[in-house]
Amino acid sequence: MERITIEKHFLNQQGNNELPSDLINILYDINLAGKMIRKQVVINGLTDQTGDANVTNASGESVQKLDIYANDSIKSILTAHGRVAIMASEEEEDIIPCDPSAEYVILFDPLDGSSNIDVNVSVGTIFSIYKVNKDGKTPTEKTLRKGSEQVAAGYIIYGSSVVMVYTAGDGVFGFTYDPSLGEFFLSHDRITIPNKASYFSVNEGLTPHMHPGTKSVLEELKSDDPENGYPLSARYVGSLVADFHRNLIKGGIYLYPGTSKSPNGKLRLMYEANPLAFICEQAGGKASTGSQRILDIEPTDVHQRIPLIIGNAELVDLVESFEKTAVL
Ligand code: P6P
Repeated sequence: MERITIEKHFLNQQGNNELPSDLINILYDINLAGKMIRKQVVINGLTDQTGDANVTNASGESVQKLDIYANDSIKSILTAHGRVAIMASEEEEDIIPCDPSAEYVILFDPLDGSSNIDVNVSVGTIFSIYKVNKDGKTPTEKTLRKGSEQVAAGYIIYGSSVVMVYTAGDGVFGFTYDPSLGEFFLSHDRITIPNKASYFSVNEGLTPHMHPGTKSVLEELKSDDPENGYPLSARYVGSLVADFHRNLIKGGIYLYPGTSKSPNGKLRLMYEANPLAFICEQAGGKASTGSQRILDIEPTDVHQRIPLIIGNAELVDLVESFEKTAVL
């Protein structure tokens, strides 16, 4: 099988649809950051980058030392080449102005699922890229745009293998890292979510606080109804990138719904829901809050939380139909 490096792929894409060179170079930078992060993830437990950093982030969540390492790695690489005008990170309270002459804004979750890192569950880096909103007067106004205006998005999953998945609006591509060569090679050419769903992913510990519509649709997904392909199998590892990637490749739906205790759920719109929604739609799936398309949401805050229902289009439609009809 001809092995196409991520570099060769980008050159091909540049020829096909004029992917701007600055955008390609930002994707390269993220790829390089992924190599640096992978190096620490795969020896976690053997270095001083292991364990809790004993600080909390902008969302009040405890931070692992590897979160800080990943965040610092991405920031240092992205600020080194003057291609990024503004950065925002889950691990940073404030938006970070960079090179005012640059065209791109990048938002990222440097190491999603890091609370699982000590138990060897896959974790991931998630990123979302926009053109600077030139009408904005402040860094926030220049940054906050609907997910439908992303120019690229993706993630790197550090699992049994390390895979970088991205879209720039012309399909979804995956590249697997070969540590013997230190290079990412094309392994998933134009990913599309399978028509038949196999899995549903949700934290059923949330059930007591779920809305009636959410409870009802989960009962449907678990019902003995082979004609409609039910029951689906439950798969939930508690790492968004791992759960999303499995469902993208095998077919399924991931739900982190709003509840009576947390009406906006847990996940963040700008650097978790939006980038995965862009990828999912490019792969033929859907992403919703349960009532609204994720990519249509007008953001109000860089760290705002949002309910996320993402995966096979027909299953997302089913959840929306239950959410709309249920009496809260
Ligand atoms: P819960 C990890 O903290 C994360 O942000 C996602 O990666 C994951 O899907 C979710 O939270 C798990 O949350 O409440 O089920 O433990």
